[in-house]
Parts: sequence; C-alpha cells; structure tokens
Amino acid sequence: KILVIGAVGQIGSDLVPALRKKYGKNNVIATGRRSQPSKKLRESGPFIYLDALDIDTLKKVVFENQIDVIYHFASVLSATGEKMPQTSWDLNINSLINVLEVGRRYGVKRIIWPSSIAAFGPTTPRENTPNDTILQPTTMYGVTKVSGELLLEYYYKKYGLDTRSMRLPGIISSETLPGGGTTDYAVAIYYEAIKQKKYTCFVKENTVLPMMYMPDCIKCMIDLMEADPSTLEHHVFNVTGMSFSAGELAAEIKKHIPEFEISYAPDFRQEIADSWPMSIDDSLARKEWNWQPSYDLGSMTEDMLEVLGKRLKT
Ligand code: VAH
Repeated sequence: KILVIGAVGQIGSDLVPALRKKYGKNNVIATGRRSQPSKKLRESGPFIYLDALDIDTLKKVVFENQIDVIYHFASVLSATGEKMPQTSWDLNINSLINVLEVGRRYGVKRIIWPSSIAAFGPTTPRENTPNDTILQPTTMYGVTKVSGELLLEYYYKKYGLDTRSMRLPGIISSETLPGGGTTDYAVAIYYEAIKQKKYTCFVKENTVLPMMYMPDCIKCMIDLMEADPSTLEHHVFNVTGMSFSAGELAAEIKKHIPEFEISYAPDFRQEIADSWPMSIDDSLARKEWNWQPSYDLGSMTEDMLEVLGKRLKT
C-alpha cells in the first residue's frame, strides 16, 4: 500500500491518480491536512485527514493500512518560507523526521521525499550544477531541503531504511496551482495569458531557472520509486526537464497568443531565484535509474495552453 502525504498539493494532485491507475485505487491512500480534496480525488480512492506533525496518528495510519511506500510532499515552499521561516522549519523538518521514524519502526519499505534545486545556493556552480557539490542555500526552504537530504542519508546508513529523493526544479502543471513557490510565475503566466492576455512577472526577463513539466515529474516520482535498489549508488538525485528565461517563456506563449503582453516587476523572489542554479546536470539519474524527460518548452506550452484553454474558457 502507498501513502501520499500532502496529496492535495501541486505534485500530489497529479501523482495520486497516476499511482491509482498503476497500482489500483485502494492501494493508494491520499492524505491532506488543510486544503479540501477535490471531488475527483475524494471519490477516486481512500482519502483521510492526516497531520504529519502528529506522529501518533501517522503511526496508526501506517500500521493499520500496512503501508509499504510513503511519498512525503507536505512542505512550506521557498517564498512562503521566507515569510515564516520558523514555521517552515517546523513543518518541513518535524513532519519529515516523523515519517522517517515511523517508517523505520513500522517496516515501511521505501520513502520518497522531494528535495529541490533550492538545496543549492550562490556558492554552488550555477551552470550544469553537479549532483555532488556545495550546498549552502540562503533560504529557510533550502536549509530544510539540505537538512532533509542529510536525514534521509542518516536513516539509510544507520537503519537501512530505503530513502530516495530527487532535487526537483520548478514544476509546471495545469491541475493544481503551486502554493508559495518562487517558480510559481511559470505556472501563473499560462493562466493569465489565457484569461487576461497579459501578465506581470515577479522575476526579471533574463532570469533563467531549471523547470520540469508535471508529466515528467510523475514519471520521475514513479521511476525512482520503482528503481531496483541494487542499481542505486546515490539517495539524492538531480533531475531536470529544461531551462528557460522568463522572456523565453513569454515568447513561446506569444507564438500561440500573439496579443499576449508581459511586463516585469521583480519582488523579493528575485533574490531567491538568483541564488539557484540556471541549469542542472542530471546525468547520475540518467545513469542509475534511466531518468529521461520527454517535454521541452515548446511541447509543454502547447499542452498547457490546450488543457487550460478548455478549462478556463468554459
Ligand atoms: C519553489 N516550486 O518554488 C518550489 C521549488 C525549485 C522550486 O522548490 O519553492
């Protein structure tokens, strides 16, 4: 049985249906703590309230449902994290240590927890950033990601717990808006291009960041979870789909919506974006578990505008 903690978030909303399709709807237990699940999510299989900060409830859920795999997505993202760093540390780290502790004690076979390119900082090489390099993030979110990576490694070495993590770039999807991330502009721009034909971007035109389209993120989540442990020499992997600047993103949208107008009004998130890599070397993921993204800026934009176009126009 698979437990998805934070199932109503941006990644969980797309991953739960994909897991249910592949493993059977009753073998995937979705949980949330704050946002109400959609009708679709609630009706497509078991959904329960779970606050991962409450270790006793977490023990009960894992024990009673004989959970083999846990995906742990509950987290405060980078931009919100800078507004409430202490809460961000508490939620991100204390929920993770609970998941690792319960996983260790109740025989969970595998724990998947996403790290982020936010684990890198301004002292990290920003082009083609290697898997094993300097990790000195300047956001609390990044601090929780580096600490989380160290916790996963520790629980693997000390208890043999099979922990796996991928450093995600910005994730772009049409199903659920991300909440409080620095890369959210790359999602909002599609919605605004359709609804308003204009968008004011909160990072500069020449800001380049690594990104990934959700279908590739889902493939990454499932492929790494399914990978044969004997082929893995790492527990934390760089992954990416593509890199582009805000200006290149706007130009790609303009190919489909010629009248689309973009303006730039950088805010506090510019500094966060400037501390992150511009491109990522994900060769270890390709080598150890055959990671291979399928979408680029062109095909992602086509798909996003088609899916959103249908939903936002009606
Ligand atoms: C954020 N979407 O913006 C997340 C992600 C690399 C960015 O970690 O905080």
